[in-house]
This record gives sequence, structure tokens and C-alpha cells, in this order.
Amino acid sequence: MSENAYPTAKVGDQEVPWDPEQLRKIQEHPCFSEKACHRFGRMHLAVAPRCNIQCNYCIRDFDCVNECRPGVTSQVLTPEEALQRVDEVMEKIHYIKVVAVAGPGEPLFNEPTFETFRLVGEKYPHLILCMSTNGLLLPDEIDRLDSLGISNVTVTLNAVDPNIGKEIYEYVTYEGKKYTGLEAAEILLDHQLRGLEEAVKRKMIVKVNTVLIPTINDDHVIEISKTIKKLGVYIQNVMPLIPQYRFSHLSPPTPAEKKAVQDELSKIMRQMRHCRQCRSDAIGRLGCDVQQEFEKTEEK
Ligand code: CLF
Ligand code: SF4
Repeated sequence: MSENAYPTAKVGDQEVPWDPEQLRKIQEHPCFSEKACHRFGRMHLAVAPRCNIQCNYCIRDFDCVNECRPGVTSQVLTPEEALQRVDEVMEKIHYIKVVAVAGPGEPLFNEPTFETFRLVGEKYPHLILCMSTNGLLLPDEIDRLDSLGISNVTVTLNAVDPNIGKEIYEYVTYEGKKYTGLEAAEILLDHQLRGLEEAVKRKMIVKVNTVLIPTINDDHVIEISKTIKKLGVYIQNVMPLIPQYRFSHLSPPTPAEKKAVQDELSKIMRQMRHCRQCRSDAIGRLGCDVQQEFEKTEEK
């Protein structure tokens, strides 16, 4: 599926092309458009340290590996510090088009995420606001995200069958209660699918990240693509497992294996192939990060 084949939306019986504002949010977004990634950059604001689920491939001492590079711990900012960082960056780097929250934990489980988007959106209305999530709180928070102007959303979806999901997630905490096993996987999947549907309904541009986990979901990823295609997701990003925590005994997929899977899935869903597994405080063009220039110096 080519990048130029932009989507249409079903209105009644008719296929209607996406509107120009939606197209801009693809064409100027370095993750949603491979062409854009050479020209435009993004900045992540690490304002979200807590997480509400436990993935079996995640050591929680580091950035969320659903979107970010494992083994990296980003410095957490307050919303005010985050806005200040945006001010400094916008003054110096004119190719930044996207401001995102992608960790170091789950953005929707951290109130500062919302305050950060409010502050940044008010001051810089032309910037594209982007967020990644495990999806558990997406149905509950979708209206708040919509009213804050978040236009690009990524949900990590590793299974569309709870029997596979239960092998991937150790637990889920929702409304103060901890769930494990099949029940946890069912709750998470139900919320993820409803969240995706609601995001598409609100004209958000939606990406799904799928961690390719050999022997666990490698035969199942095609079902994920079929499901998200039906839901109107724009693009899928298959990320190779980095074996750690409970999956430390698994072998990661080789680049050739990952490519073969992407080739197969591309018959169903548009595939992102240029992901650089960023840090949750990354700034710059993908693969050309410059956040060291803006790091906060610790007060002694
Ligand atoms: Fe960041 Fe993610 Fe938004 Fe991009 S990253 S929240 S969609 S602005 Fe991009 Fe980085 Fe890959 Fe993510 S290259 S890890 S896909
Ligand atoms: Fe780790 Fe992210 Fe999974 Fe939370 S959602 S357990 S931070 S990988």
C-alpha cells in the first residue's frame, strides 16, 4: 500500500476523501509519513512516569518499550518545564512539527500529560499533538484528548485474542483493581478496540504499534492487521521484541524475519518501516536526535 494512497472515510454508502487538515497531519508527521521524516522532526516530552499495566517484556526502570528504546531512562519533566523545553526548542529548531508524549510510562495514566498538552496547544496551535498509549484508558479519556486537539494517536496492540494477550501481559490495573490472566487480557483488549474505534470516529490519525514476539504472537499478527484495517487505522508499526524481563529467554526476530512479516502484512495494512524506537525525551528528526542540547542540568 503506497504512501500516496491516502484514505477515504465511509459516510453512508459513499467513500469520502479525508479532509486537508487530516492530510496535513500525515504529510507533516515524521512517523506517519516516510517522506516527512526527512524534512520534519518531533519532540517528545517525558512527563508521564507511571504505568497501569505490566507487559512481560518491560523492565519498568526504563522508558516504555511499547514506543521507546529500552534501556534508556528519560528525565521526567513537569508540565511547566515541558512548556519551557518547547519554547527553547521552537526558537532554535524550525523543522519540529510534532510535539508528543510517549512515556516514560503510560501517558494516559499521568495527569501531567493533559496539562502539558493544554499548555503546549494553547501557545503553539500550529503544532501537531501526538501521543502513544497502551490503550487501557483510551475510551475513558478520548473526549479529553479530542478537546485538547490531540490529532495523532498510537495504540500498542500485540494481540486481538485474549488467550494470546494473557501470555503477553502480567497484569492490568483499572479503577483501583488489579486483574491478571485471561481477565486482564480481556479488559485490555476490549478497551483498546473501543479506544481505536472512538479515535477514528473523532477523525484522529491512528497508528498501531505491534511488538513482534516470536513463538507468542508471530503467527497471530496477521489477525491484528485484519482487525485494525476494519477499524480504519491508518498505519501499523511492527517493532521487534527486545528480550527482557519475563521474555528474556526468547530470541528476538532478525531484521529479515521482521521484514518478511512486514511484507506479508503490507498486503493488508500500510506499514511503517522507518521507526527508530525513540527515547521518551527525543528531539529532532528520526534518527538524528539533538535532545542533549536541551537537557536540564541537575541542581546540586
Ligand atoms: Fe513520538 Fe510515536 Fe508520535 Fe512519533 S515516535 S509518539 S508517533 S511523534 Fe515514531 Fe519514534 Fe517510532 Fe514512535 S519513530 S518510536 S513511531
Ligand atoms: Fe512497560 Fe510501556 Fe508496557 Fe507500561 S505499557 S509495562 S511502561 S512497555
